Amino acid sequence: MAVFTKNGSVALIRIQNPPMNALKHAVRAAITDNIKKANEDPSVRSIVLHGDGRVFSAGADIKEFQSGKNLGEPGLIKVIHTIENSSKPVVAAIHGVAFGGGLELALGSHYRLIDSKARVAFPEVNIGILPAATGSQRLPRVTDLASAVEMCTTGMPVSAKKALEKGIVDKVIYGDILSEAISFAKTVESKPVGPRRVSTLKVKGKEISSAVFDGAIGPLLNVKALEAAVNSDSYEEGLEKEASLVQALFFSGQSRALQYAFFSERKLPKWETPGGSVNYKNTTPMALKEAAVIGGGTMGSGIAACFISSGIPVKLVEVNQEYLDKTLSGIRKIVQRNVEKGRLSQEKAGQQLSLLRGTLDYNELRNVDIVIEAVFENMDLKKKIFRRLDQTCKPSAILASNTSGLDIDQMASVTSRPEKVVGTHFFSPAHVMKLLENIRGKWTSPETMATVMELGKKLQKISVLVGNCPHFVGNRMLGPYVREASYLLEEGALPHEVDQVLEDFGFAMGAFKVGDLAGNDVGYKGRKDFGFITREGQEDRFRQGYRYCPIADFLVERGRLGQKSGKGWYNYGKPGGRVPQPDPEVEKLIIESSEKAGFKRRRISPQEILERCLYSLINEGFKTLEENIASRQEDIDMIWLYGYGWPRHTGGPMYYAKNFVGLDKIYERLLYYQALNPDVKHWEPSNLLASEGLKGRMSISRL
Ligand code: T1G
Repeated sequence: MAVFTKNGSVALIRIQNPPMNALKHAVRAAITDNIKKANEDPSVRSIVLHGDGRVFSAGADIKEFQSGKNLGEPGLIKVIHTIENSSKPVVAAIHGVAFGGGLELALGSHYRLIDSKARVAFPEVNIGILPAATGSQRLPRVTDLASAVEMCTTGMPVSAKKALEKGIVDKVIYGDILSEAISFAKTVESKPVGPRRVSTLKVKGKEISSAVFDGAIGPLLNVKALEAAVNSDSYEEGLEKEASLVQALFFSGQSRALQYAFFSERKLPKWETPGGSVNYKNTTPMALKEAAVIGGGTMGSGIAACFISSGIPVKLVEVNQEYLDKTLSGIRKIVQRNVEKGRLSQEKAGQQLSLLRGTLDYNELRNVDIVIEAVFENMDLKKKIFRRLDQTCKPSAILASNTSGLDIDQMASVTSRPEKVVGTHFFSPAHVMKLLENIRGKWTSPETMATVMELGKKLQKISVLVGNCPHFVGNRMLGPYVREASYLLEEGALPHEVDQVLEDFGFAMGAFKVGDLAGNDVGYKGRKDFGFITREGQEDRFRQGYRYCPIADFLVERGRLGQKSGKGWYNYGKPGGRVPQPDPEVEKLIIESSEKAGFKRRRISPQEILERCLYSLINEGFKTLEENIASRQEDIDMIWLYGYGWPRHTGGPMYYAKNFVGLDKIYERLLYYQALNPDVKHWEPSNLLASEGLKGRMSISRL
């Protein structure tokens, strides 16, 4: 866990807990023991603290927080005080990262040297806590308050050079960090450690603190902990406040949910099919040296931009020169914007664009390894394209579709290589959105699955593998959410009231604002294809046996397409406007159509709005698990965090259902809404949710 060796008069303590040297109990105990040992050994005059492997330390072991085990002494605070109280100077030799508790260890040391490529950070805020092993009290003693606030409230890493400028470290090392640290330790052996103890230093910038704190908008309790450093009479008093603040956070549901999100995200590369028979371990991806994209609309352009920014050459196919020119110039703009924003050098931009080739000729696709079809959602057109690709591309090439909900198997069925056909559902705009939902059809081979999962990694996406069913996982769950939002309008709510509740819950935008942003015509087109749009004389409330709310159709028919036309569910002032204002015209339309459909409008409580939108979505999520469409709960939650802006601090819909609401309660409410709305199929409870909900109820009644 930590190894003790000697180099002349220097004791070397190397933390050993790969891959990230998380500071679990055994590590903490070993560091403390070794510091004591070094202090007792008369031949030792200084100590170097280092991490074996890739990093110094990524901080406390988050798994211990989750399990609640091994949290006993020595706690990190005790370890840090043991280091600081050492009578022999301790030099922290930082490489890779010193994050969270790792940085706190370094701040407990008397000197800090850092490898030029290493980074330091207090990322605790990302998991809903604060640097509570003395970090919030030490950081403002070595750096200015504004920097401390920024680090603690954003969690952003700071480079070695910046860390030196900010006073967090003493020296940047360009050579071998360990040998330089040993040499350095020898030079400070006879210097007194007292003045080097960070806890004895004064907090920097006390006089301007109110200005800094007033301007700080980051997570509140991180700011409060820094305020405690400024306002306490002693380091010890500040520590007590730090401890009470973190207690409040620690046991909040939010912190646990954020930790769950951290680990869920890291579970995704370890993908598996339901039951686990095909997985990341027993499959090998094909090499992807060259790709092609069919169709240069918004999606196709974004996907092509993803390929070139990851260094994969891509051919983009369009139907005529005019569209092709437009598409290529659109992709150039995407790359150029990255240069303007300082994310890319002009030279790298040039290199990326040299990987892009536009063509009108399918014959140019003979040698590509993967083709992603991104034309509009029409099965006949897609089948035509898949036939053509099957005839043109080499037999080993993967044929993928970027459909957001159509049947992958139908596309596969027109090819001679159904095992090479797969869905790769990007989210719009594809070069920005992190999510990639990969869809396995019934014939998709394990190698093809592995290849598209590996593709996601190469494109730096969060990729999830799901099964084939209408709308897959994300959009399938979105269906009931959007439908409930529109039923609520018919029954008495207004768009801004529904949106407000969803935004208060934590979505960046409510369902109607999202509709306006995406364009209400998109859904309209789909509904028209499925024969849902109102025809003369048709009864308004039902389509093909299901409750149907036609208000969105009326909007589109009045030219209210959303932001792009200046009006949609809201009024935006002008086409392309972004500031939504509730519109009396829409209100009138809603009231008229609900009266026409025979609804008696009523006041709907925020609780009902939330339950109906979220519980219907959650129920659908359980159905995807039960039907073996989604493999694991975490897959669903990450789809919602990264594809639909579900608030991270609640973990995702499945986690939220289990840990914030309780499945017994959700099951009960599903039954309630089902009884009220027997004509609404999405209230039929999932069997899985029902059985888990009942189990929950039984265990509660036993208590
Ligand atoms: N605890 C437990 N496991 C951790 C871990 C940690 N702190 N950090 C990483 N891992 C695991 C991770 O789950 C994965 O496991 C493997 O290590 C590789 O990680 C008291 C309260 C450092 C930037 O929040 O940000 O200190 O999936 O895939 O992309 O104030 O890991 O292989 O089984 O992420 O190279 C604060 C969290 C803790 C840092 C490296 N520290 N870690 O990224 O590898 S709270 C953090 C990271 C604290 C004190 C407080 C990243 C990384 P598996 P990886 P990477």
